[in-house]
Amino acid sequence: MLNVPKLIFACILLADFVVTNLNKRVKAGKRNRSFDNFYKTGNVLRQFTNTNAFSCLALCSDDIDCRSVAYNFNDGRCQEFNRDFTNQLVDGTYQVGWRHFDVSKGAACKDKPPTARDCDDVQSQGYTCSGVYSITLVPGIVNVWCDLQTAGGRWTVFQHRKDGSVNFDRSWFSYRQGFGGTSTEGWLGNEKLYWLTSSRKTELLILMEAWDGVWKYASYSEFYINPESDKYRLKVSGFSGTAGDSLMHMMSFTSPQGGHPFSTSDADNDAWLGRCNPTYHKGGFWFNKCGASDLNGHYYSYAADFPDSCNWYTFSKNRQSLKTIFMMVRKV
Ligand SMILES: [Ca+2]
Repeated sequence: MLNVPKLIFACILLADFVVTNLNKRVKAGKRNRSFDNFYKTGNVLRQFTNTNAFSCLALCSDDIDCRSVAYNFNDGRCQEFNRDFTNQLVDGTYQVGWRHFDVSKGAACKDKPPTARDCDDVQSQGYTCSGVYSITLVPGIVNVWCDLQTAGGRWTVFQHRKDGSVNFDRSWFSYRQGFGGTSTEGWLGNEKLYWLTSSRKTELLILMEAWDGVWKYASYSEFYINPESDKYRLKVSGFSGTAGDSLMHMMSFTSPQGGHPFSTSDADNDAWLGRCNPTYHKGGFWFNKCGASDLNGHYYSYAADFPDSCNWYTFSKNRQSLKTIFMMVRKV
């Protein structure tokens, strides 16, 4: 017969079993919606060098046997594969610098740009190739990079860092208008980001790679910015992800809803008595006092632990300069 101590012990075992299996199910669920759809070896049809991501996808589109590509953002290598990778994601199987894209055939890569308000519209019209598309915003027609693969696609990329080739320490006007390119590093522009996020309810995804090749992500179920009259004030909530919440916890500890205006080197709208840029940080961002993330900070070509680097504090609990960054939005 069970006495009381044995009964308590049995209950502990049962609780441990339930918790362990719940954890396994949670992990399995996360794996299924993984953002880490990256390169996996095998079945290379052709390899090219000195390409950009868009031409890599275009080369695959022209090859009848090509179903997907792996593109290396570090050195411009492009590899074609004869099979899809979408349903063959393997967590933890990453190779530094590589990203993988499926390329559907048929209506996949049309020549004429669609009429679209964002990359969600692009994908809804049958386009499945990630690449540069023209979208129409109130300020006019602009070219954006559409990520139509990661976590279901439909993402409009508005910031990208990869090699330090573009200077991000710029004026308010420059951040307002945007700078850089769609296939290189760049910032789409606060005015366009405002129209992009104000016309539809949008979510935010940030993909980040450290210099040791580890990718992490931060996702926010709600994200928008206010108009310039309110200094492009940040509104963000609903964090999930592997990189930790460096927008909510560190930028906005005075406001649980987020809500700090944008600051640049020539526009001090931060909550600190001095100026976050240039005292601690570089680039334009929604600084508070001053914050634990600055994805537009200075790009160091190594894991430099400096406050002015392009960093996300909760990634590794320091100011380590990141190697690759994508910031993107999509309609919820
Ligand atoms: Ca200040």
